[in-house]
Amino acid sequence: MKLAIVGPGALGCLLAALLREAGEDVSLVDYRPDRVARLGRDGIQVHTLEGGHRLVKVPIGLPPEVGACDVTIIAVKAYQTATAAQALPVLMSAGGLALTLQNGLGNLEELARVAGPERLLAGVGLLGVTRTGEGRIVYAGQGAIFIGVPAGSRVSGTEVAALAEILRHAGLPCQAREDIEAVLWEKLVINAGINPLTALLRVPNGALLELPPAWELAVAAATETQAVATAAGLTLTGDPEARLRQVCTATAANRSSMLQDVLAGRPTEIEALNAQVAKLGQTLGVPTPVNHFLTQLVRALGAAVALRVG
Ligand code: KPL
Repeated sequence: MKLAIVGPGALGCLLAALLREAGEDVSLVDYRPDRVARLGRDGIQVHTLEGGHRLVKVPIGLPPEVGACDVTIIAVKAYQTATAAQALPVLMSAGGLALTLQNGLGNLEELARVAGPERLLAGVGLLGVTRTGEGRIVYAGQGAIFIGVPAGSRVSGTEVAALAEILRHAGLPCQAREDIEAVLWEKLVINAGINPLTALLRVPNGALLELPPAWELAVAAATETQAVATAAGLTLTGDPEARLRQVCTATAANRSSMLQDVLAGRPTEIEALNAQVAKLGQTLGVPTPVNHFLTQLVRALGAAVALRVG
């Protein structure tokens, strides 16, 4: 099976490296020729928290160089989805499928606008992985990956099971889930709590457990998100605080993806996370003051850089 991973960020590099080490026919896909040349030459460095490190050479190319694949995994930031979607007609073979493992709401819809919904899969990765440089990652926490068939898709259960098996064989604990929409929201509950607060305070995920005022806000944002999901007709299992605690503990040393974006001076995914929760909350009549507040603070954080003193 030929696999493509779109986006050489933290998650993309981790997936590509582990799949390659497991002997899969996998390529990374990027849209920047200069980065393609460097990563092709230098490979991917995977570091562990215990101090171990290894170099994995993964084929990488622009979409036309990689060509048609059986499985295309989208691992770009939510604000890059529209651009990544343009590559799908080149990357998806006839009968091929595409899986989004991105944070936030709206990614599936963006991909479906170009590729149609029939061959799309949705998923979430609760993996603690930090990008410390181009092609350089620290794998800080081994959480699960859940994948499933979203509304409108015709991908079969057998195909989902086969893909889950490939990911598991590469050392990624992957489970197929029937209720993937609820799973996406369960991930959103986590991201809405962890990502803005770790980015604003510049702390790793585990530090939220040690900072009671921050923890209170994280739990409030997560609880509001769960209330919006419930109002939208979804059944999320478990308590938001318990879920947040479990992920903060499992990925304690990890820098959230939003913190990594802030530190690198990149845009953040706030518009696909807390901003979406606040917007949908308003539509459904569910109060979301904490999500709105965190959205505004993270928006201001980006804009404030140019105005800072000292
Ligand atoms: O998804 C994540 C992210 O950083 O975006 C978590 C699970 C919070 C891990 O850091």
